[in-house]
Amino acid sequence: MRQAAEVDIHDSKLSMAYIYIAFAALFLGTMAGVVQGLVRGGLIELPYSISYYQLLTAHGVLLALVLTTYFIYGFLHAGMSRTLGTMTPFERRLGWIGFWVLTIGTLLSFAMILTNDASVLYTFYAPLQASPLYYVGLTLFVVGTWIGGASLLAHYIRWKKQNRGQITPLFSFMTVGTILLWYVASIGVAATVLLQFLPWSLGLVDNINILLSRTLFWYFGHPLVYFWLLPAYIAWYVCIPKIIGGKLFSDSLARLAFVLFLLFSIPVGFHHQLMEAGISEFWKYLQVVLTFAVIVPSLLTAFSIFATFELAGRAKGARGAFGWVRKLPWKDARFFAPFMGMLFFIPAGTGGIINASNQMNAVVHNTLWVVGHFHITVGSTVILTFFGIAYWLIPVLRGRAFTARMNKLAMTQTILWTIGMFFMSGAMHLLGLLGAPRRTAYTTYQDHATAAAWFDGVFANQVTMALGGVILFVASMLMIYIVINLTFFAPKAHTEFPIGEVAEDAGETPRILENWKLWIGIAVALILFAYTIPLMDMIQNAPPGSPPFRPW
Ligand code: HEM
Ligand SMILES: [Cu+2]
Repeated sequence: MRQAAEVDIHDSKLSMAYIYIAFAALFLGTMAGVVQGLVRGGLIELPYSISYYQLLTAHGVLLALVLTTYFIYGFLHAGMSRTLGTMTPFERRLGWIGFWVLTIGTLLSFAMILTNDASVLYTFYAPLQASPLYYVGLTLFVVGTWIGGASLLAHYIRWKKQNRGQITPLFSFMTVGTILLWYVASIGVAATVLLQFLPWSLGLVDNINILLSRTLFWYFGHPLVYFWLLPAYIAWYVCIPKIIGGKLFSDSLARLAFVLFLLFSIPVGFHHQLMEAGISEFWKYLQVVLTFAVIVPSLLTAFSIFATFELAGRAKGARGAFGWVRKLPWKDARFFAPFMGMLFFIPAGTGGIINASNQMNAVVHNTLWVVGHFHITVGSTVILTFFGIAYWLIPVLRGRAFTARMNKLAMTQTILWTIGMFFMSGAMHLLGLLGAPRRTAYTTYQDHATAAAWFDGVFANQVTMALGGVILFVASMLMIYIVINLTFFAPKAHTEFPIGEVAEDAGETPRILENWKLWIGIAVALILFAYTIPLMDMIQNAPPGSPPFRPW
């Protein structure tokens, strides 16, 4: 007898629509990445008058914005359907409208990048100016995510009404936390695009307040990284315990961590602007203190996950202090890929503390170090976890099996990604310390000795960086092959959506953790505290704005 699908067939289609685009973005984006690496290493030159910045814009937008956002929505929609039940036609329609608005925006912005009318990099800093259509595309992108988010929230609200007094399943609780974080954060980018960039690019105003635009961008830009990370944490907290045959250590601790992420990931954007004139030390200092508060939920997460691993190992009869390590399913890529992602987070988190520290930021600011940093955070921790999710999620949604052969390939893909990233990001970190700037094509700076040193080292060498990029590219194409197999060719089968249970002695979950009004209230209070005075200052004492520049 065929078992009922884990995710309703109609809901599956919506999730898969997101996932197709996510992996199309991986394909194109990593292609751009390897070419950039080869250019920087002086190994090739760009053909057909493609500019380095055009390529770099495509790479950043496709991977940091398109891949992540699409994968996250595909994953969250599927998990909500699995844990709260099938969506109503209204909720599903909202999901599809969100998908299409997002997709029209993506295609419009991407078209502008292709025609070289938007080579402003994915951070689109003023005074670089793109075509107005690029900003229209970005606006649709954000509005699309809002509509998709509304679909998820409507689902949650209905479930709550129908299940009064019950604790929301952890997956759904975390989804709501992620979407609320996204709503509060994306107001910043919507504000700068609608109120500043669009009128300026349309010629309605001549000048733009650069400092204000950057501040609104980073008000959004830092929580953006938590929008990427939280879905990965959902997989760690909810799905991995089931995959390793264990139980979640503590439900309350998991929820508490998410609440703390919501509070401490927004009022901290100034740590990206430590080198920026026009913001006084006091406000930078305050936001750096709040930045460091995020270490608390990060360590809670690390503790909770490893406690889950240990409990699982001991339940399988492991003894001694570390006997449980051997009981983990090392040959299962659904575990191994996210686990490598977790390992990457150890140096990545350490690097983050360095970046956020004023004095050390002065050393690494705008160097390749930063590029190394976000390739091991989003490019490894998050992406390897997403790959690990894809290995079971696509089979669930397509009613297929993750075969032993695909698992083997997935193990190889994880190992290649890890090796490639080790060389590429490792070299980037070291080159950054040697002063190599980010966002520059191949150059010897008139044969300057400092620049020559970036081609001298064994490890700290732009050629090593490029070779790491080639390995990564091979890993990426392997991933695409696996995704195509799981989508269209793997044998039909029932695959389980892994949802972990909580350990019996974990204790009651306090209801206050789900008091979203309270948490949003505190988050808004913290934001107002950290931003009101500096923002007023930027507007009232604004220097003359800047006309547009188009240096490409
Ligand atoms: C095959 C895999 C990849 C390769 C070879 C690669 C390579 C590179 C290189 C060489 C740079 C530019 C350095 C510079 O001139 O500043 C870069 C920038 C960047 N990469 Fe990757 N990357 C890969 C995967 C990823 C992934 C998976 C993500 C995110 C999910 C990502 C996000 C970014 C971002 C956001 C930038 C910065 C763009 C900018 O400065 O505007 N990359 N990458
Ligand atoms: Cu940040």
